[in-house]
Amino acid sequence: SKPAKVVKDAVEAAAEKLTDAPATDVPGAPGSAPPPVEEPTAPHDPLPPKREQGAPQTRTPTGARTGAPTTASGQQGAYLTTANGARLRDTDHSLKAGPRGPVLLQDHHLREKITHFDHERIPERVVHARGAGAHGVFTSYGTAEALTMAGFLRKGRSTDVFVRFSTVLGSRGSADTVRDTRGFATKFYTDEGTFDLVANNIPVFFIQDAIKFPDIIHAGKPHPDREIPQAQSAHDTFWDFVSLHTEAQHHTMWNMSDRGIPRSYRTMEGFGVHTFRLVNEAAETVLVKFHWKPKLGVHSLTWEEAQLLGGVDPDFHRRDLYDAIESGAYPEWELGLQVFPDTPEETFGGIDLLDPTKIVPEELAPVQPVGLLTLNRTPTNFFAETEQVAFHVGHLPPGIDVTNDPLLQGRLFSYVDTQLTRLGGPNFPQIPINRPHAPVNDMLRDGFHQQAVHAGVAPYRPNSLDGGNPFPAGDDARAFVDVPVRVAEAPKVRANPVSFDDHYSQVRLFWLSMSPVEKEHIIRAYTFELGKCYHQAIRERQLRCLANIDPVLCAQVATGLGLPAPEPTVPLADVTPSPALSQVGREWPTDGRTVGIVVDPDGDLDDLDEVRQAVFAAGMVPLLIAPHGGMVADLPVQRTFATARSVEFDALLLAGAPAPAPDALPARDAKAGSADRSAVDPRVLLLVEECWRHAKAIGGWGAGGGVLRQFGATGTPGVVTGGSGAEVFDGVRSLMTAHRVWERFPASVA
Ligand code: HDE
Repeated sequence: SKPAKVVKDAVEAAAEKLTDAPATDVPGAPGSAPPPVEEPTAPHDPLPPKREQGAPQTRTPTGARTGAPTTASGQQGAYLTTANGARLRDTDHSLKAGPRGPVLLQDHHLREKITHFDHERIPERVVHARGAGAHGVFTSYGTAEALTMAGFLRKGRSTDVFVRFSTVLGSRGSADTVRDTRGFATKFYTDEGTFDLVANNIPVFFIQDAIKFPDIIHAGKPHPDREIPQAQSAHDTFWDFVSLHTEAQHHTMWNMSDRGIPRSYRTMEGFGVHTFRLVNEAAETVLVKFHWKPKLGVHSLTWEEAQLLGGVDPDFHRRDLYDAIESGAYPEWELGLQVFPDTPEETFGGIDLLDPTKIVPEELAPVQPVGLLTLNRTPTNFFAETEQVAFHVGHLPPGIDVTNDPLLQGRLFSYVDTQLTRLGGPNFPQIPINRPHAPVNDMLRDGFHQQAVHAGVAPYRPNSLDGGNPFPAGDDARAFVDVPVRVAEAPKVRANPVSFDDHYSQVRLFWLSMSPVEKEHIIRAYTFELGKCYHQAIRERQLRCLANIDPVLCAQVATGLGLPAPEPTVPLADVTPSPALSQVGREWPTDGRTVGIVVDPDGDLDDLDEVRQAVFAAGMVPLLIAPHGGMVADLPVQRTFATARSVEFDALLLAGAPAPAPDALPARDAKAGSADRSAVDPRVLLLVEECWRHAKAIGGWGAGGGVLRQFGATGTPGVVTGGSGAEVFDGVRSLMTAHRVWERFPASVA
């Protein structure tokens, strides 16, 4: 957690900026209008680079430091030039034969400008197209030293990283909060070569063999005829696939659970999914699964919030990540390992470690922390960094090796292959964000977009002309180790091991590990998604799968769909729940959470600044919500009733009972003569109603407490009234450590 002072200073600075923008969204608002901004008329110095901002150009294509200035290209001088550096007199008019004449083909500036623009877009990723990235640092605890020779896991080592979070199914411009798996891909720029941990926020996958990847993605993506629905699994082809491929049921239930709609990228776990193999200097090996554990805990949205955000703020997760880092509330995760003996069977506790549809419960193999990831810098340029970053599961440093998981084996081919089209050729490792921080001395030559000027005449081995260089490195030079795993003598077959046939036991384990409210969410998610399918045969088939997982789950979803609940076709698995899978029931830090404070400029504002300071001191972000922009009680207003929606706040405080502003629509029951309700701006009542429905902590003092009484909220769980503003906030803050007031959310199953 960060010193509240850093957060406070940064938020106050940001608040200053914010106050300029929406201040005028209410015509004639009495807020103090900022003075008009002077238009620039003469060349002036470029804007300074952002705080602590180093562009990725600080490495050459061979990984060496360039010592280049932090902004190596783009908008850095006073005068506009061509791409070749000639200064330009005019970029607003094409060269014509007279003011009314045709445009001349000789206008090289016009052609350069338009041609470059015509080619600005590159293909989006075939999956994980929408993402958000951040730079950071990974610091090792040294606890994995005995297991692996990987230098970046030695005690105290710090390694630069770039992380890209993503959704899977949607296009680049789709919404952040859709129900989907999230990508969590980390590039560790280690000094022994780049390590890419290309992970997801769900520890299992839909399929067991990479050859099925095009099938599952074709089924999940929009229908080929109308290209709808966008970024959704709630459609026939998806459910057709998962009900026909019962190995997909485990991953699907994770998607239907709260994990499918994270509150923030900052509150997601990450999982390497596959089992990897570590090797140490003594050539001893262990099998491991990688885990990222967020310091803020694992938290999710409610489904209604996720849907509202799709319209109100489709960039919610991207904005949240950016705002948190810019305000100094740096997101942190611990990297952890589950460690298993490397036996010939490659199983642990009867679980096949090569089956990517299986987890190993943490109660059986605890996650051992090995280092800390801190994201502390936002990208300078989205395209250059977040869009062009290229991950590959085969980017491995000495000490980390792959296993025979057939899904991982296929990925080892796919990740390089896909960049050839997406990034236009084989030299994508030379793109600044992809440049290793280790020295590169390869014999790869030429190709599209070659950046390096390779010296020497003999890029082949052995040679006598370049002094015999480069030489292969041996054990003493810390070369990559391909662990000499014995390959079983077996016939060539297109087949899975028999253990891969168990498709239901771990789905049941997950279901039984959920708290009642989490089970309720899962039931509602299945009912919603299947309710959006048109084909009854698909719904019925999926119900038959649910019957094999749990009869209560199946019956509830069947009732929602208005269909009979089928009987199981396999015996229900006898499994022990894993409490670690539940997100509910613990307390977490609340750093970087957002607290909305509704103020009435005409009411009692005495406690306001004290509460605002208390929110800052708790490491959270207070946002004042008022009828108009500008200032209230000498404090900047960040949201007006027109721009605020409940979904961006983690908790709501009412410091007053503002009367309807001139731009408010009449309250729903104003006509029915409810004098009390129509006395408060209806948008404030909507904020309260939504926060209440979404199980968020709510507090009010003075007239604000009165609003909650009128609303009938006082006395319900998670609603704090009575006492001073500071006392009310204190109550709200402690409720927020549990993320939500789940007691308020109905649960129909135990
Ligand atoms: Fe990926 N996946 N994947 N995937 N994946 C891609 O690579 C693929 C799988 C994951 O932010 C693509 O550069 C196959 C599992 C992430 O840039 C592509 C299979 C896991 C990202 C590809 C899988 C992932 C990708 C598309 C089945 C979690 C985004 C663009 C065998 C452990 C990386 C690209 C980023 C992206 C192939 C399954 C995670 C096509 C064939 C399992 C986080 O290469």
